[in-house]
Amino acid sequence: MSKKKIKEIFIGSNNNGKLKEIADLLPKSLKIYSNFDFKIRSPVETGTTFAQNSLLKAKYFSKKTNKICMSDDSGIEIDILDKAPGVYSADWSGKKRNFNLAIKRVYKEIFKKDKNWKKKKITARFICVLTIFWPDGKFVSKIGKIEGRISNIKKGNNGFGYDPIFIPNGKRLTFGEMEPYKKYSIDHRSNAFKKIKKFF
Ligand code: ITT
Repeated sequence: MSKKKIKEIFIGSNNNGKLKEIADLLPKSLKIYSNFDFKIRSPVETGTTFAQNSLLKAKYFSKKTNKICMSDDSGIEIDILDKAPGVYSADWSGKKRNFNLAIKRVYKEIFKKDKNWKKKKITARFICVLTIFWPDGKFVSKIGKIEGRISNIKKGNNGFGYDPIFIPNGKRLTFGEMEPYKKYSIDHRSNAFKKIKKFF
């Protein structure tokens, strides 16, 4: 892996919520390319872990663009659902990426496990693996996590995906209710980013 600081990067993601959050974490002096500059379809995510899928995506986008690329594979693990949806978090939103649908499914699956779940603490965590892949084949991957619980109602319009139902430990608001900078100060993505920020 190059010791030289990265000056430009392609963010390999077709999820606009993620793209915005990653761009917000990166230094302002960095030249950022994304699917808004050249549209590249995402690869099929054949991995069974966040680490495998994160590497698979970063490598794929680097091969396509011949640029240094960063990818994010992330998701939510809900303990009572044996850590589902996990790496399949995006799939639960269907082909149209409808997160109302995904959240309905979460509530339905939790209810199937425990009819009284609303009175209990349903523990969960967000996980993110960020990978930087260089065109010479070197790469670095780092994981970040945030522990919390599932809110028994959907709250807030900020963020994306499962943000309206996730309450981080020690807070009362869901990620969907928090100001973006508050979410970034503690979330899984920024925890992973802290471990690779020396490359920028
Ligand atoms: P790319 O692969 O193109 O980046 P994707 O949406 O398919 O986009 P993933 O396979 O990594 O990405 O799926 C992760 C899903 O987990 C994502 O669609 C979100 O619904 C959810 N997720 C990850 N981080 C999240 C966050 O910070 N807030 C809310 N939901 C999040």
